Amino acid sequence: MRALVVVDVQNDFCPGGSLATERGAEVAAAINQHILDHADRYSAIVATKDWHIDPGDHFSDSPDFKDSWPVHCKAETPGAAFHPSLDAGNIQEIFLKGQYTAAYSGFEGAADNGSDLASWLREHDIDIIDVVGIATDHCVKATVLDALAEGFEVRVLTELCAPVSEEAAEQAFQEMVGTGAQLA
Ligand code: VGL
Ligand code: ZN
Repeated sequence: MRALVVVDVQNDFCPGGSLATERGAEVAAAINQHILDHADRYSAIVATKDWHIDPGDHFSDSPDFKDSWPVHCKAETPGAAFHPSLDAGNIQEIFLKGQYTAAYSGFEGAADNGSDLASWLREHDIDIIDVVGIATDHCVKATVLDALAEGFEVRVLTELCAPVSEEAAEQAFQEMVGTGAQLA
């Protein structure tokens, strides 16, 4: 059975946010439309959130935009909320990650009841996932690579992903495919 995994579609990663991607808002709206159009494809729809409390050197006053970043997605703040175009009512479970350390992969996240993403998906008999979200070259990539390592079949819906850097996103897609993901 197939699940949709929506990665980090949060205000701070969208225009107006502290770590904005150019296409974040349009991708948020497109993902929401995809859910409305194709809910029947999925036996589960879940999301991850970057959810920082004190993530150490993941935050920096002089970020390199590779390993360190401006302050973003602080827990409980508007910047950490889903972009308003994404209707959270259609999302069955949310996996929070990055509280006290950098965590790019959704598979480092946990739901309210403590379940991690891989266990949750297996408990729901999911063997295939479609991955969408932000940022292609960071959290989407890390989530896809971990999903493959966990033994899931993975398809990345490229039009529903937004990058920090378009160039890095091309490399990221190549790496995902080289590791066994399908692009659609
Ligand atoms: C992300 C940079 C820092 C992401 C998270 O969601 O891709 N990028 N923290
Ligand atoms: Zn972060």
